Amino acid sequence: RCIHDTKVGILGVPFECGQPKKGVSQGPDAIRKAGLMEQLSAIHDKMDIKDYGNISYTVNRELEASVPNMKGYAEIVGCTHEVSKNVEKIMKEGRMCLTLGGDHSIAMATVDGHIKAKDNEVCLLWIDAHADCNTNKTTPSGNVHGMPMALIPYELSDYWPHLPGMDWHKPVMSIRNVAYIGLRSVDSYERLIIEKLGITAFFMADVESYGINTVVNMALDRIDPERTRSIHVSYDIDSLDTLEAPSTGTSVRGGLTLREGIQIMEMVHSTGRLGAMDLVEVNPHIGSEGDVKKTVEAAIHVILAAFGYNRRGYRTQDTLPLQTF
Ligand code: B3U
Ligand code: MN
Ligand code: MN
Repeated sequence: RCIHDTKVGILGVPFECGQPKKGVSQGPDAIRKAGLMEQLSAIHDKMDIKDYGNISYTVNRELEASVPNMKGYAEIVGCTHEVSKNVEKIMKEGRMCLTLGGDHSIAMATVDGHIKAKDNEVCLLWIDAHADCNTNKTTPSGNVHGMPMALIPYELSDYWPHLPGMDWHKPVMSIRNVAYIGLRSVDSYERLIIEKLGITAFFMADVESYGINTVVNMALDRIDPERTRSIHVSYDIDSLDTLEAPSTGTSVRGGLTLREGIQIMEMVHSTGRLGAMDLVEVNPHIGSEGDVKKTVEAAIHVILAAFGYNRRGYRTQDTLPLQTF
């Protein structure tokens, strides 16, 4: 039996320049206001949660429009550098890092900080309706929240122009250590990238065929065959079905149920190797009050499962095996 790490650092990133809709920068505070700290602390009596607050950053206006087809480039550079440094610092203080977005462009920085804190011994689960692996040459929108997965692995680094101000960002992770779960809205060039590079990708059709348990086990087998790596989960709330999480910028119907979304994180927790998690794209300006409440509650359920809340009622920091039949 192993004792789980119970120290968590929360980092808010109220950033929305990676996509066009106002409001996603209010995600971190909406999730906090719904009682995240209290609920995390109540998982069991060994929980040690520290809220590092929201990041602030400065923008170098000279970088504006210096890269074609990357909207908000100057803000992206300013914000992501700060996020990477903060995630690295929190993890080096011995905490798992929970980053609250903000839009998904910030994940290139959370993964970067995690890699720096763990000497590249990291694998990545990308839970999303979208593949987010456009480069500035394949993007249909110029929105950088559709690009972070193309910035993370070294296999795609040749396909980018020079990115001024981003020299701190070193793509050192291999795409072999990355898996997608939940895909159902993938652009044609993204599909080309997934197929060309052989990225481990579980579309909704695969969740339907295999079931979520098998999908998560297959994903972890592929990206971390030795079962030694620190796990990074980048969780886009739009992976969940529109009925479960309506308040997000680019919702796509036919997604994960909340039950499946929670099961993914209970399984990741049970490995004892969760290092960092991003929860992104909650937009409290989209939908009715009830929609926002539903979406924020779904986000909190998924986060609680990641850090040890268990639907069987176990309230302990010991590893308990997921029951199999
Ligand atoms: N793939 C499209 C749309 C998109 C990506 N991520 C979200 N939407 N949330 C794009 O703009 O790259
Ligand atoms: Mn998405
Ligand atoms: Mn995304």
